[in-house]
Amino acid sequence: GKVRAPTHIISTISDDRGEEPSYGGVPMSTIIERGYGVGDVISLLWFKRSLPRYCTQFIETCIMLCADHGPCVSGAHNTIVTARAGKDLVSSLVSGLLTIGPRFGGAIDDAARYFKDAYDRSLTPYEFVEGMKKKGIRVPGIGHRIKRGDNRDKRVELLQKFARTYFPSVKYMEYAVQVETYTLSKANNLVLNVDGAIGSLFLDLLAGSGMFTKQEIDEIVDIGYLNGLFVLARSIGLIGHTFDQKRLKQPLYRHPWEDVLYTK
Ligand code: Q5B
Repeated sequence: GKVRAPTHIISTISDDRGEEPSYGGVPMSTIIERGYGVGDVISLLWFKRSLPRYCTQFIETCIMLCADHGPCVSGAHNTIVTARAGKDLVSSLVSGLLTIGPRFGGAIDDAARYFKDAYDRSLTPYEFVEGMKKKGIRVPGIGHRIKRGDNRDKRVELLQKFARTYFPSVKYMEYAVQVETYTLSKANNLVLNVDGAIGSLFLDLLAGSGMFTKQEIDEIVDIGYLNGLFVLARSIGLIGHTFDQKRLKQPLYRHPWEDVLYTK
């Protein structure tokens, strides 16, 4: 009989053989004919299934709201400095992307992990937050450099409004809000931030849409898909900052001496 040589790569998300490429088994022409958007393409390539419209709209909303947050944040700053050093688009982009991590933009997966664990174990916000403090871990998804209890993050409010209108259940998000109420009673900067809002709301999307088994949800949270949303979104802004600096013909950046504390 036929003998199949062992393959070196296994791939399950896309196929470019045949007449037209396909994403998650859906041919490109179908994607165009059905008027699919970026949220549908992400659903097919990341989650390997077509998701209901409100889910793809939520994904697109996350991407639009996280596309940029001005020139002063870590990622944009790095990208601007790199572009001004005369580097190319990809170098400028990745130097910004490399700042995404546990403090900046990359707290979505950990927020989902910790909020899920705490909610599923029925911990009160007090037990959750104080338990984290005992372990010396900052609560991912809580806290912001410029946002405050009396100056909330509009992006968080918009995401919450969307989910309260369209999601069947927002139990994880409501839990995150209860955690925020507790942390705000400790300090005014400990707001639910955009990472925490996306992390908790994505748990609601996964659990409430009926499109994922419990095992699949655990795998998504365990592998850590959700920081991908911020990485993808912020790439849009970082590319914009690169073009901006080049357009403005900005010179090499050098940090001013006056802004450094030289000390022994
Ligand atoms: N404390 C975000 O810190 C920041 C605490 C906490 C318990 C916490 C901090 C943090 C978790 C990671 C997270 C996503 C580093 C943020 C984003 C995207 C962005 C960015 C932009 C965009 C800010 C002062 C006191 C200390 C701390 C305590 C702070 N956070 N305690 N749990 N989570 N959060 N990151 O202001 O007693 O004085 O020692 O790590 O979710 O990245 O716009 O900039 O779109 O680009 O530097 O929005 O919250 O505060 O470090 O001076 O702390 O609060 O222990 O207590 P700060 P610190 P104490 S969204």
